[in-house]
Amino acid sequence: MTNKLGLFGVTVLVATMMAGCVPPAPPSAAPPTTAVVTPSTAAPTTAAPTTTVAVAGPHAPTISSFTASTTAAPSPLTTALRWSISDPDGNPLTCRLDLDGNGTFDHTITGCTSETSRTRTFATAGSRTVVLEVSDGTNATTAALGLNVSSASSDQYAVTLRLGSGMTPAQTSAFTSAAATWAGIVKTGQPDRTVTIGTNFCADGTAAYSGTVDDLLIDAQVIAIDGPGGILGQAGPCLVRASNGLPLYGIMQFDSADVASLEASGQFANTIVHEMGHILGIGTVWSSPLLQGAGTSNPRFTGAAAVGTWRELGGAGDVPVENTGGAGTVDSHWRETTFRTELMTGYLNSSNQLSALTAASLADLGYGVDLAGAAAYTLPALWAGSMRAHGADEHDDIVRVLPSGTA
Ligand SMILES: [Ca+2]
Ligand SMILES: [Ca+2]
Ligand SMILES: [Ca+2]
Ligand SMILES: [Ca+2]
Ligand SMILES: [Zn+2]
Repeated sequence: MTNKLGLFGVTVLVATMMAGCVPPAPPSAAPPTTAVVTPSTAAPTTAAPTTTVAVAGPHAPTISSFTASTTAAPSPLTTALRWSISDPDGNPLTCRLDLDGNGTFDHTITGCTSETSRTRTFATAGSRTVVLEVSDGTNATTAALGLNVSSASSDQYAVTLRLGSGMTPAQTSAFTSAAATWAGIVKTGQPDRTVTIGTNFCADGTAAYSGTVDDLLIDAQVIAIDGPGGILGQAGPCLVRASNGLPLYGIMQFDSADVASLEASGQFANTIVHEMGHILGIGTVWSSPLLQGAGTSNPRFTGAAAVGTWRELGGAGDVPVENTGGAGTVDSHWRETTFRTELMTGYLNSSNQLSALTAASLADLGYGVDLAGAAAYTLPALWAGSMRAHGADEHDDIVRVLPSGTA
């Protein structure tokens, strides 16, 4: 039994039917804020007189920058907090963050370096001050940055599902549940678009659509794909927004040979959530500079928000992307051997979590995201002996095609 989750696009395209076709624009990064650096010689908050401790050098740590990847957006504002710090005496450093500006530090990072970053969601509207304190154990330096969280958009992100014929009530419920999972993460609506879509535009059997899309139209089908196991489902966007490259219309297909067993094992809803993630753009609208090293042994996702969650999990550098598997798996999922039970890896496990990493990666694509909708997740212990314990195969049987048009 293999459990492969795929994505796909469409090879028969009618891109000329959409007015104003232009290449999708890459997500743009907001300019960083300027940090206000305030050295101080505050005493350490805890003293341990009976314990021998390393003696810090006489110089306070230096904060040369403290920035946020996004500084102004409607609630929920999800942003990566980053800093460049050093200690003149080479002392190990501890960072503390006051995220709500109330004078009390809310998060502590021991072994803090310039490589450390953190991604957080700010849901309360208003001007916010975030304070970073860097301490060598004796002396501390602080810096502050401002965030402008405007009121939540009255347009909340919405998904319209068109389910193929023959779905049972339980299956319909699984689709609704999957959409609700994403609704807990993707919050801010995108501008409505009026489209005219012909039949079979996305795949054989997809119906025509003429009218407004608010914010994402999804066709779902159960069709024969490759028999039991192997590919469980496949999905991808067919139409992306000319304005920002975010998907507008997509399709997900589930293998009729696998649906019954997925339902029996309680995994059908998870599989739908995974495929819906591809329609939202995960692994399907990734391109340089967000995706680096595609086609190499070490592809990486470089989005600041995703990287902040990866560093908090204990990772270094940018986020490892799948480097094995077929064209529908490689370069378009989190790396299975690193993340294992994260839902947006390319292989389904017995339990799967939709983590802050995946949610943050959607913020990097340009969505208004709330990390509070993500599930708790930790990196697995070393899996050297059991990398293939779930029986994933790697035959190349999924076609990866980019979205077929813009609107
Ligand atoms: Ca606080
Ligand atoms: Ca909307
Ligand atoms: Ca199959
Ligand atoms: Ca997995
Ligand atoms: Zn997938």
